[in-house]
Amino acid sequence: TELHDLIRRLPKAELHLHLEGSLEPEMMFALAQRNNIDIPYVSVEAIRAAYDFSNLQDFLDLYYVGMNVLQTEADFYDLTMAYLERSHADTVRHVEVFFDPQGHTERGIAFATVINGITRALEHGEAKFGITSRLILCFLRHLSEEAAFDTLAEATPFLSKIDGVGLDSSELGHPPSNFQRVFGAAAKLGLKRVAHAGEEGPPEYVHEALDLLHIDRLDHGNRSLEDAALVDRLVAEEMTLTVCPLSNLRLCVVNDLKDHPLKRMLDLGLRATVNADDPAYFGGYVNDNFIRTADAVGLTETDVITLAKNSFLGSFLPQAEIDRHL
Ligand code: ES4
Ligand code: ZN
Repeated sequence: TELHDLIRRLPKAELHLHLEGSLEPEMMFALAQRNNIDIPYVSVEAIRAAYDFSNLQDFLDLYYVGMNVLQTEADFYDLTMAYLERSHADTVRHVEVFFDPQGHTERGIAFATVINGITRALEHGEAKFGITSRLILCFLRHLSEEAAFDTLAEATPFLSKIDGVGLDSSELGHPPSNFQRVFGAAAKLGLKRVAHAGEEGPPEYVHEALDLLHIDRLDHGNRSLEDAALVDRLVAEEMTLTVCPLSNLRLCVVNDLKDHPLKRMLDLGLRATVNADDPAYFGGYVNDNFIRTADAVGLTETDVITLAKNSFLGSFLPQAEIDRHL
């Protein structure tokens, strides 16, 4: 349709993407062989069949197993480059990607191996595709704040390559307040701050992310809609929400894409964006997220254009670069 064509050709930014979540089953298999790593799957088809989740933790359990195949700098380079190629095909012009260093350092992979592979690909991707980028280091919230501080210390030699910190992994029982001090330390280092909040967690976690972590952007934020005063505040503060519809569907945050709140968010005046989250696990990259959600909830041409504009407005690009994209 015409709307699908518009979606496919509109320039867009992607603001919520876990690089480790872009590890496609084919690459997982290839890297397992290349690195002689055992994985609990007999085939690519068996991997895909295992991706039938009923909540966030179900997914995370497989996500942390999958990333074991990532061992060398070349693996992180290949992972990142494959994502950029896929994004280029979706007319993505700018990406702000997450990585989970603790998922790698915990199993003995050096921080430098991870970040050097990723950043070499981001540089090559800009030269090859013209895709600009920012890199966001996420702290795993199921681990301690002390572990997050250790990770921030490991990152310090590489600060010129890191633009911000984020907070991800198991949300319930791990409120933003647990990470107030390490986010303060990151702010002092000049880093931007984002956090997953209100994906499975209550609106109170969104309040904490705003008041205690002083976030520049809200990842997911779906459950903010349960709190009218919070919605008013997010609108007034022009807070960007990085919404991930196919992720929400696959993790049962919504039971049907028709029930997805994206259209409602736009109608409330929230600065919502559309993102893929973990495309290899959730069944689609950014254009798939746009197209399937547009069909399910009835997005208009105006909605789609607003969402694409929001992705640049919510980015960490300098204002002149944002203006160039609008
Ligand atoms: C994640 Cl969808 C989601 N939520 C929280 N943490 C994550 N890590 C990777 N994907
Ligand atoms: Zn996420």
